[in-house]
Amino acid sequence: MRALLLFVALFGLVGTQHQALMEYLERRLLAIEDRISVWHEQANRYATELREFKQQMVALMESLDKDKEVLRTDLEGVSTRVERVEREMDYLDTQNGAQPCVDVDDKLVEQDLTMVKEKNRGKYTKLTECGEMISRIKAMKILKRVGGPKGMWTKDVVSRSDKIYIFNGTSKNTVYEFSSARGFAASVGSSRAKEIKLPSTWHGMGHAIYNGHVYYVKEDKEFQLIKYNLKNGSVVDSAVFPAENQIPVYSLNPETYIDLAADEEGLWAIYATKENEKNICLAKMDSNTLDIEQMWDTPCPRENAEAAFVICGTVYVVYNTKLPSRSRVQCVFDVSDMVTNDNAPLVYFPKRYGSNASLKYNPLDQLIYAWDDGYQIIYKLVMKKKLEV
Ligand SMILES: *[C@@H]1O[C@H](CO)[C@@H](O)[C@H](O)[C@H]1NC(C)=O
Ligand SMILES: *[C@@H]1O[C@H](CO)[C@@H](O)[C@H](O)[C@H]1NC(C)=O
Ligand SMILES: CC(=O)N[C@H]1CO[C@H](CO)[C@@H](O)[C@@H]1O
Repeated sequence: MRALLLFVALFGLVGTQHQALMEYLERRLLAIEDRISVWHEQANRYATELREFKQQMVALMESLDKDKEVLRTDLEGVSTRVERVEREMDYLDTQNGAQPCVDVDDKLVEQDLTMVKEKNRGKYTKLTECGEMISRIKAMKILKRVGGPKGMWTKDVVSRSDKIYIFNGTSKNTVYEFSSARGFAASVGSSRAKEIKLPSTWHGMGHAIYNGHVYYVKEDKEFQLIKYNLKNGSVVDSAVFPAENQIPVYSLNPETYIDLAADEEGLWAIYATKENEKNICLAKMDSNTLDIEQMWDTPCPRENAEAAFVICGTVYVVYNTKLPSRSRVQCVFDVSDMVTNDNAPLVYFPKRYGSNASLKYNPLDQLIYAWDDGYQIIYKLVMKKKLEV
């Protein structure tokens, strides 16, 4: 009986303990289940949110695509408007010749000129007090169309003669001499011209007629400059151009390796080499001896360059695109540091036929002689003093 009692008591004890354990486990399970259901709920919410986010993104991308389309058409519209404005400005430029008279600051400009000259004195010293820069193109005239897509024409830039010289093509040896631009315009083809046979073939479009001599570029393993006397028909001098690994100087005119340019200061050579293959280089030449007096690396890129000319020691590089459009001066380099890309005017060349033109400046008449896809065009320039803004 005592044993039974004990058993009952024990069982009761164990029973209550078991109960407590079960209750404890029950509570834990419930808590865990609660938490699981919370996780489920959260996971569901995340999944929904993710789905919604994805939908939003898709919608956003679609609207971005639409915006891009709109932007593109907008840009196209703007660029045609810019083109139209440019064309209208060209037209106005050719209509309004009048130029305001500015001479107030002449003394100041001259003072600055001598100061700058002294600071930058190198081997090359200026021959003249020429301190002008291009302001704009006043007029143009299409004279004629003789010859092939590429070539050049020019006048003697020193001797005051009316004669003009035609270099048809990029690798020939016959120069046509006409008594004047008027005579050239009136003639049929190259009749009425005097034929001058050079002793060798020229290369490119970078030649010059300077003080009764033809200066032309000859390719013979290296590039040579030939100075040919027009009076007695003899080669007076020749020199290997002292630059190594030369490359075409303008990417749109790959035939031209050296472009000789004449200005108020004399003869210049515009060229490019592998060492500095992105940019155009400039050299001042001695027209008597063909020696190089000084060389400069310009910041002007070769890429999309079409031609260049020098006025009062400033190179103006003209750019175009591969698909011929309008050419414009987009980079300048002034050996006296007065003309910069910021103060140089944006000059456009109206009515162009190709993207492979050559441009030759003549300091005597301040005209540019352009050869544009076989057309001979004259541009009349308006100048202003350097440093005037
Ligand atoms: C100029 O060269 C082109 C070929 O490039 C030729 O067809 C044309 O007859 C030449 N013109 C003259 C005037 O020699
Ligand atoms: C041609 O003229 C130049 C300059 O006057 C002279 O130096 C040269 O000797 C002459 N050549 C010939 C062959 O007469
Ligand atoms: C308009 C034109 O004649 N463009 C030519 C300019 O030169 C390059 C290189 O020789 C040609 O590829 C273009 O067709």
